[in-house]
Amino acid sequence: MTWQTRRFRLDLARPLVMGIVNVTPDSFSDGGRFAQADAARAHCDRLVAEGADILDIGGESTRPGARLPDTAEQLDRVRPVLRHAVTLGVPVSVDTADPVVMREALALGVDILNDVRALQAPGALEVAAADPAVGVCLMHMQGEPGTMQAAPRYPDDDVLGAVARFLAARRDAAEAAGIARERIALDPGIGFGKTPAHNVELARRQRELLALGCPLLLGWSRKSTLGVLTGRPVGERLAASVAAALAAVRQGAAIVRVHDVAETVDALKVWHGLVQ
Ligand code: 9MG
Repeated sequence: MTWQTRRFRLDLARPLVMGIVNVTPDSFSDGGRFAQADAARAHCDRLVAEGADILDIGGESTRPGARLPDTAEQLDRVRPVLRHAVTLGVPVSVDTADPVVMREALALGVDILNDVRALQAPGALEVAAADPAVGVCLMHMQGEPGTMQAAPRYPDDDVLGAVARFLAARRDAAEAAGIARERIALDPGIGFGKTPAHNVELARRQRELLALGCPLLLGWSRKSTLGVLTGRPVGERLAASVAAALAAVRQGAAIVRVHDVAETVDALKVWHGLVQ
């Protein structure tokens, strides 16, 4: 299987590692906008040196309860980082749900739109479809980041069914708008309007989502369910995150979205050396 993105047709014969670059005030030093952009650019260099196959750059925190920055603020954060990232020889993804940010990111040369709202914002589908080759990642989220973790529930407690139906509908909407199937990756959205039990259920039944006919992208890195499973705070979830990435790959994930690239790349190399 492959994933068509703008400059790169990605071979998914081995799992790919997407490295996370969050350009939000709480991610990099507080030394002002220029210092933040410098630190984020250096972080891109580091993740590529560590073996990242894709860089995912975002200026909008989607953590539960996070404040949503406006379009101008998001653009100010990501623009200088995207400009640098597209020179590094790996596909670059922009993590945004905002069609204005998407359009500008495309003008700067990004390869993938990673949208936690699955191109549902007015105008987003049209921006993606107007580009002949940009790859898209369509993610499932129930509710809004501010409130989505307040007692999430699913009809008949069937989280896998709800996620699968949503992703199928968004895949169909994207195809109907002119985005070829080969450009689409799907993501069940671990932690986005889901309890730890829902996330575990999705992990155990993840293979069922392969029937949707698109590569699966999974993001478990440092998420709170790993804190529940290990009893560890967010700063101590490295081993848990690597284990979750391996579990996701075992269950059919083609791409894993991670903070800790070097460790995940090593773990996947050992896994493939020993298991395949
Ligand atoms: C932006 N973002 C945060 N978590 C994510 C996840 O699990 N998947 C994707 N595609 N994006 C995410």
